[in-house]
Amino acid sequence: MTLFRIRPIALSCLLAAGLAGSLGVHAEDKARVVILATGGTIAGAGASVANSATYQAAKVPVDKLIAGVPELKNLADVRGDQVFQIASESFTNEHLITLGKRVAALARQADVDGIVITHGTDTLEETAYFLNLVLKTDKPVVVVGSMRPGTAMSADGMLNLYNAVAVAATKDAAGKGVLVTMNDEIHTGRDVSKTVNIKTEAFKSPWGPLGMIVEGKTYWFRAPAKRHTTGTEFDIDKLDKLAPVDIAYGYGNATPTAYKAFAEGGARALIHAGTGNGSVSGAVVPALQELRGKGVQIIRSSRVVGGGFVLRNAEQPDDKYDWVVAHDLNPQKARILASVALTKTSDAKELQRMFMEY
Ligand code: DAS
Repeated sequence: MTLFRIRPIALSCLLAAGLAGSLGVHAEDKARVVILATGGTIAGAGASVANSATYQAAKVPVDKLIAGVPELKNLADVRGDQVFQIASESFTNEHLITLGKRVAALARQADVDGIVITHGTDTLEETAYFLNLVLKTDKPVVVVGSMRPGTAMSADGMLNLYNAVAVAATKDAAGKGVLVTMNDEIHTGRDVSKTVNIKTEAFKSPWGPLGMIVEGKTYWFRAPAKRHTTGTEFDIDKLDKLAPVDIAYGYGNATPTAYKAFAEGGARALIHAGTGNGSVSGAVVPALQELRGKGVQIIRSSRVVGGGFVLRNAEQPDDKYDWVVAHDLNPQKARILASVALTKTSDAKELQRMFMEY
């Protein structure tokens, strides 16, 4: 038989390769993916398998997250680092800067091919957009979370993490900006937001996902339309502090109190989460004009989300008031862009350009 004529060394190589293959360890070079853990539900733990919504976030360390999905090693050479261990509603601008610098440093390393960030879902959309604006890399950077803790029945974290590593390990995810994988979908960090607070199908993009990830394979259907990462004018390595920007909600019976208080507190821009097309109550307009006169930027977004955009000079004379419109960005994303943009300009026309391009 042919097998016995093979020299012993060749036979042992064949056996080793066969064994390695069966264990899912493939001889060919695998992508090197680093998982940066920050906390959230994906690291959460509940008292019982029935607790899919009652649990404590930010409990499970990154090495246990990785150990919980042994199949990751079939996708990539994976290593983990615990950057924070917090629920993401507690993220601050300082957390964003620290995380951004950490990701940028890793992206510069020749032995890193892709980066995954595990994150709470509450502000995941803000972090993903921030990184999309300030990272100068075309390597895949994928932000991922989960809606249920790993201790619950039908927990979504394992598959979300598997999908995120699969996307971070694939060359066709390069150059698409910062991505978010949730619930089998691949979204751009720019568009995606959390639209449901208690279901696994929680993350949506008003213009749709970029693609899907199924059994570790990516399927792309569109590409990002706005500037990001290697096309950005912002640079995390030149950023040490973000501008203070706050958000005030528009609604019936609204008053100028919140806007004035935020300005008193040092806000350099106010995001108006307006009704409809970013409309501003007549009771609030004079206060905003006064604050604009004092140098505070006024940026009209809308509380109406899910597709559409605030049109300049439609219901409000933005040119006359020297106000900015957030275009299709929801209020929380408008805050992120304004807090970065104001580190480069205080000119409303320049801000408006940035809101149209990013
Ligand atoms: N509190 C939420 C957070 O950390 C939990 C989650 O959904 O991840 O964002």
